[in-house]
Amino acid sequence: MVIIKNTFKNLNTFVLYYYIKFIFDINGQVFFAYNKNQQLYINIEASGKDFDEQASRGGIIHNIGNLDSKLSQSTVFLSKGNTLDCNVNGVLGNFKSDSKKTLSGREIRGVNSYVGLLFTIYENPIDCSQPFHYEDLGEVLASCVVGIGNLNASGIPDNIKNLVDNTLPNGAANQSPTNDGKKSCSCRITPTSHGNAKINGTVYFENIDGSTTVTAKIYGLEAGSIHGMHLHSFGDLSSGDGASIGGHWKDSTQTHALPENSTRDNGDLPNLCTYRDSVAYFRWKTQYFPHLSENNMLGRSIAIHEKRDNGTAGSFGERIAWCVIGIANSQEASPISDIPSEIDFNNPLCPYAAQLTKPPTPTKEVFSEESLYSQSSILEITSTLSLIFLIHLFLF
Ligand SMILES: [Cu+2]
Repeated sequence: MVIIKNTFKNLNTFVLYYYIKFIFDINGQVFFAYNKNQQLYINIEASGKDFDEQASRGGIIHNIGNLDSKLSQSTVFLSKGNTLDCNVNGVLGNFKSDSKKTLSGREIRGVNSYVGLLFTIYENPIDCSQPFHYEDLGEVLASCVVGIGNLNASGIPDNIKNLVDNTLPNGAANQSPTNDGKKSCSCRITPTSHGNAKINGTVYFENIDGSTTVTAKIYGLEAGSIHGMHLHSFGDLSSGDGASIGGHWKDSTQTHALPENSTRDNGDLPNLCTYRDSVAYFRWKTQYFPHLSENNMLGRSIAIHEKRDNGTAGSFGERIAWCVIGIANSQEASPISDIPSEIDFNNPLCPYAAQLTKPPTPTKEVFSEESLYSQSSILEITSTLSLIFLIHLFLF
């Protein structure tokens, strides 16, 4: 079986399988697959408060993938008019905690892709015999962002592996973050099994005037600690330990390096290492992310690693936190609008540590004394590495 590898040159290798994981009181996972009869197959394995084998609950796809957004009738995916019905693409019908169902006539490719959107379970069942209003669905019981599935992940049910037709593209065409400022993306961080349970926060992407600004605000990390952070290929959180998101988002010509190395992976970011009052902040602007119709960041993931990324593969340790990247409503304010103004993200103290040639000037308001000491000792080593790299450039 050919599955998505870290290259997207041949779009025919896209797998029609999406993976999502619930946040809130309900835990579990949902698999969307396009089967060999070109039908949408949905498999829910979940449990939790108010979600069991007894009562049916309505399931909806929204046209937004931000867990912080307000949901309404107008956010139901491909809805028209003032009422909803079971012919609307985003209305998936009813589910119990262990449900399998097949829907015909539901394209989930291209502009109809669910990648990067929210799947939400509601309190009330849907009555498909008549039109209904959004309010009839009742309270939201659970929500999650639909990510690109990884068929190599250990927790994938065999029936999904056997079912998937992997000859069709599943890219999120026309829903991708564009460079005209009309689309933003968000990613709500949760810990993996390797991370402290207190880790949480948001990473936000805004595309303005041809550049993407990435901002992050992360709680629960040890103040002063330095963490590699990347975009990974899949938005598949099924393994729990960080493995199922696969390798870095990249194409076949790229190798891992820190920015601004011009042949680095698409998903390579500077380190996360700037703290204020024990909260980690991040801001970085780039033109490096692809924004192609079926090769973009939607439905992929962010991993925060245990250790600092020094620009070499394997330097950054376990994946301690992660999230699936979804579409955000750019009409809404960025959730990360309160970055303290005194933080200087252009001070290359740690984000691009492999490029430093001299120890930084300490900034007491942002870094702890202890962390400054350890960062300085790292920097001495990396300055030698930078020198070797420069010599290499001159020779070739
Ligand atoms: Cu990574």
